[in-house]
Amino acid sequence: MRIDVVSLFPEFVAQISAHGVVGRAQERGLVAIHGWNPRDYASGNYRRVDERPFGGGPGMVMLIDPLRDCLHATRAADPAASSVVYLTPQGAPLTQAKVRELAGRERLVLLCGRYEGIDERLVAAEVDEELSIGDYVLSGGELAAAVVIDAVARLQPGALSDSESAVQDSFETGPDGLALLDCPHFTRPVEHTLGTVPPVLLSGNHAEIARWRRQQALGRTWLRRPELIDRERLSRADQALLDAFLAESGATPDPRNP
Ligand code: 6GU
Repeated sequence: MRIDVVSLFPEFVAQISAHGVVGRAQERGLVAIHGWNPRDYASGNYRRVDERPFGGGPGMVMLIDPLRDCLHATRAADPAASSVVYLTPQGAPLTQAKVRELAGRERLVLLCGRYEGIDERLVAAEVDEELSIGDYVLSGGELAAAVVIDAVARLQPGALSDSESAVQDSFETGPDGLALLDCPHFTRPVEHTLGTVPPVLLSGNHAEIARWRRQQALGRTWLRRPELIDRERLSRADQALLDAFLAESGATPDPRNP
């Protein structure tokens, strides 16, 4: 998969993506990341890439032409068709379902805005999709682009080692494409002043361990992210696990109607 990043700080995104799973995915040739700087396509001595907004107000707006020329150069660098994704807080929320969809594409162009935004005519003419990584404000799209790259790269076949790949159970995914929150994890030592490891994890009984983890995942998801679970659609076995979890924890049975 090829990912082009159009940004005033392309090396920033490249830096973040040089480590860990994404770095290894690049080394293995599973993902190729290319940075592009619209300033290289700006004209004049000052190589302006932004201007004050019409109508007044704070901040600067990115100019059409440097961005457009940069995007066209990006497109021309590879024959594969690419969708242009603009990272902006005005975009649709990024979900794991969307990540899976993006991960299946051959090529992606990530457009990072800075300042107050990008001239809307450029967005209308060149952008296929607008995505946001959450309801908070970042000063630019670069960190969001790095988030997209990480989420997409780790889904490329061969990117994760066996020990890293989470066991995907067949549970139907929730509305945002996430199945359930993960269960808690423990490692050595068994006894610590901060507490003891749950005995079931030391039992060697794999069926019991799987049951406990499933129960923890259900319980945590229900308590922390109730919107991810449609209780009516849980299997009988999962309902029983969740009921037992809630009875044991003394938590309110429905966080939506406490
Ligand atoms: Cl994609 N960009 C910016 N600037 N802020 C954000 C965002 C994106 N997603 C959440 N906040």
